[in-house]
Amino acid sequence: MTSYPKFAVVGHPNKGKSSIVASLSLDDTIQISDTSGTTKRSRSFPLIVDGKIIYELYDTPGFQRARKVLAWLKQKDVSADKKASVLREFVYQHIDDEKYSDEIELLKPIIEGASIIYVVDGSKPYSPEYEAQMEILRWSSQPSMALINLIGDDDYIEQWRLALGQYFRLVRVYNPMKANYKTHIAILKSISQLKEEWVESMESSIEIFKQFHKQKIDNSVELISDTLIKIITYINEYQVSSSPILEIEIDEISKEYKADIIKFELEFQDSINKIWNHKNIFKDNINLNINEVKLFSKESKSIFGLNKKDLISTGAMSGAIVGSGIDILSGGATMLLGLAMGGVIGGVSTALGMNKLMDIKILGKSIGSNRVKLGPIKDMNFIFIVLSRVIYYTEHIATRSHALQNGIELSKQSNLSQKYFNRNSKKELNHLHKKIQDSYIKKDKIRDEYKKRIRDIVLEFKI
Ligand SMILES: Nc1nc2c(ncn2[C@@H]2O[C@H](COP(=O)(O)OP(=O)(O)O)[C@@H](O)[C@H]2O)c(=O)[nH]1
Ligand SMILES: [Mg+2]
Repeated sequence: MTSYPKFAVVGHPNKGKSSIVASLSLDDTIQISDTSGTTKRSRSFPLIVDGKIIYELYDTPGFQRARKVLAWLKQKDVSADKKASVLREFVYQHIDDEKYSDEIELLKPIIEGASIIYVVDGSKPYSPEYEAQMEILRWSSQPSMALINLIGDDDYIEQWRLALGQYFRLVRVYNPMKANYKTHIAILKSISQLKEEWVESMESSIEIFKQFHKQKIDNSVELISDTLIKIITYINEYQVSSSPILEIEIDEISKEYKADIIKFELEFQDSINKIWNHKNIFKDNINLNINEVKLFSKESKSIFGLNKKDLISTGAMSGAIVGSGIDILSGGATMLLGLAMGGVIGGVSTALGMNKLMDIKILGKSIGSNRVKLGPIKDMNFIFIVLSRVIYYTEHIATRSHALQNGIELSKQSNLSQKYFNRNSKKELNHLHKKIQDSYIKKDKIRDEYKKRIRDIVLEFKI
């Protein structure tokens, strides 16, 4: 039989219990609220990894009448070995008593065998009013651990340690908002110390958890590489009805082409969210700031792109030969003539000037329409913009606690390409980007090489 630890996450209202459950079950759909009393019923959230339950956490309402409950327990005046059954008696006798509904809800999982995670706010001073709660929990004789959460800026951790040490076997500082893979592993290790039977099973759970994390990194690397390759090699054909082609129509189809690239980026973000189990990111009308800085904007270029020096040294300078992107494949002379006579060449060039982002090829003409092929992207700096953006997004999601409910902050000052690439890797990446566009043979080899570079960047994340 495989059994797993169960924990009731308990404490005073508004101390971050639900936030802790969200971060430790990697579930961002849990209700977290700044109004106390939001959680009325206990609800369990398992951490499932690779089909295996690592543990189950009960999100519970906060204590409301701890002193009254303790008074009731104490008037029974029993020896230590009988205290757990007196606590059980309290729950059974008050199961329908509205007055104690919060206490009953939070104690139920405990008398049914759950261990205890007691949550306090270490940014507020310790006060004896918490002693009734801790005392009640001690009556259960269940394995227990206290987590000190720092909600505000002040630090009373030492006071809390002294007090909590009287009641709980383990006391740890844990901030659900800053939780990540490393702090999670530390909590798993703490849990294994709480009960002898758990040592072995938690060790294997930690191994599974580590593998799971590796898998997420692998999937992210795969996704980043595939997305970039898709965008770099993207070519699409359009029907243009006018002949000769009007500038406005080149504009129109360029917009469609760009919209596709934007869609690829959004699809990428969606897939990254799925890999890291962030279900709530696009809900609640929370706008990600990263998407306020539009992919094709000047701002995006200054935040995510390479600077002039980089452009020259990496050979990613682009758009130099405006107009040479026009390649009249068929329809040849007539087309050229048509364009020239319609005086559109100039128009197209301006359009190209604006859109020198991608290759434009006029493919041919059938009755009443021209076929124009757009892509692939020729602006090597733009490719770095896309790459920096998807890496930036991945880093944020991969290191984001599931307790967070705000959008993703984008620091607009920093030149992010400096953060992820050094001079050498920029050069090599640019070289690979060009190879990806040119290569029809040895595709897999180049793809593998590209993935390896992306992995090096992702492994630098602080997770
Ligand atoms: N800044 C900050 N806010 C926190 C932290 N933990 C909880 N909160 C906030 O405190 C409020 C109550 O949190 P919640 O998890 O619902 O507490 P619960 O009532 O104990 O379940 C929410 O607005 C949280 O966003 C923390 O570590 N830092
Ligand atoms: Mg709550």
